[in-house]
Amino acid sequence: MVKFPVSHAAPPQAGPASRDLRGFLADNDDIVTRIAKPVSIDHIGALSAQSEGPIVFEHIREFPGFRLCDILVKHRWSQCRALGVDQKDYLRTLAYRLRRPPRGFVNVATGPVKEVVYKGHEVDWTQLPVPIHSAGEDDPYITAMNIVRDPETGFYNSSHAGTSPLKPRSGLMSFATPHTHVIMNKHRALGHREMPIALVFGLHPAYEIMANFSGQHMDLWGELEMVGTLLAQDVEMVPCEAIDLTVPAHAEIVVEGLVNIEKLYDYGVVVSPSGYYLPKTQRLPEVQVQAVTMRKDRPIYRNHQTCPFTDHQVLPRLCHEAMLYNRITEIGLPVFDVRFPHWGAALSCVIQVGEPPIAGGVNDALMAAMGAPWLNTKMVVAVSEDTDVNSAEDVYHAIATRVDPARDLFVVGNTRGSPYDPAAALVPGQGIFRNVGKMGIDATRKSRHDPKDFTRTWPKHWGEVDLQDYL
Ligand SMILES: [Mn+2]
Repeated sequence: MVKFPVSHAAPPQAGPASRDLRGFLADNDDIVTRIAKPVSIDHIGALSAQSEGPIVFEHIREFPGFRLCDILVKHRWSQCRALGVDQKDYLRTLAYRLRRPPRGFVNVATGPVKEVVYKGHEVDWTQLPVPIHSAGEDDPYITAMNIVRDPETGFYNSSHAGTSPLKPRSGLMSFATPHTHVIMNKHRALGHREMPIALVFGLHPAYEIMANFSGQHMDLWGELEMVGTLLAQDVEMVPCEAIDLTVPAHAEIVVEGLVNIEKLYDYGVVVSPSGYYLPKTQRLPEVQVQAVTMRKDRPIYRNHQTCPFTDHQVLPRLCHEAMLYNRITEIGLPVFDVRFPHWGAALSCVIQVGEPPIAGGVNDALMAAMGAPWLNTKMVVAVSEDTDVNSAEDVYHAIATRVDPARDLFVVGNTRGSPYDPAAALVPGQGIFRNVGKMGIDATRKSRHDPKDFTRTWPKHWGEVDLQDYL
């Protein structure tokens, strides 16, 4: 077979075999940890956060009718399972599928999520196994995907808004992403007092990767119309019971609500992906729960434990990585990986690139990442192919040994800061938003150096002998 200097062969076209969460967990049993012993809801967070891969709690002491799962996409080796491809093909496959047209939905009359239906006074969402996420919070915190429909285009926008279920049929919702605010404003312009919303728990992780997309799309599709494109299979939708919306038929649990868009309430605190209690307070709208539907056989509640290092840092940035892969590829550099590692606290990005065809290409790649629309690229580090981007230790080693600080790093002052960055300055009159500089670090091997100086030292038979075999 001819090996082309630059290949444009399409990445794998087939998606995963499964289309729902329980199918995903069954198909990927080799990486799933199942906890059969009874666990208290108050221990779920600390236990989940010790798992690197998918974990399922089969027996929650206070909620025997439910199961709970978490940590579906913390690492590349589990993320790739969501797309049904090998780890080496994961990023370019996501980058490719995000440039494909939306597959849309198939509307069906009913589905597994309708096996049990609660309406009116039967509704009490405090009966769901919702954990409290940190030692500094008093209220349980829902992290599910939500769906709203753009009243102008009809497209289904989705995101993960943190929600506090404060009463049996109401709670407060924190919409951190801008599109839901745009859609709320369209409802206000139409004279509506409420916005229908569905909280959807327990989906195939491809839904969650897509729900966290953040970019220019509102004139073409909503995130949900793209889920079938990522899955390479049809997404079936069923009508809601009490609101004018359709929802994924193969979810585990759906909460149907109406958001009151006329009034905001002060609420705090929040656990940010940077690992601090930021912002201190927010102004949040209230959601009134209209119906809850779920599967009959012990529905699986999907939790996203928010601290310390979990899916919380990683999941919202998986589409960012794919979009940066496309942008940096356009500059002409070979791109091996793009990562917002959990140890970067959602403020730092590592790009792993090859030799630029034109001198200066690495700085352009750093600037492309630093100039991204999202507030997650305060510190961008470029590394070469021989630096392990899975390892903070290896990336730090590259910074320490491959950077001349006088010429290989640059700082840009006065840029948009993350609301979650305590080192950034609050801007008077701009609510939670902050101002901070950005830093680009070129920790790649440089052509100006002697390449032989960069030969790493390893013991004889490194990677071949395993200490475990001698214990
Ligand atoms: Mn959106």
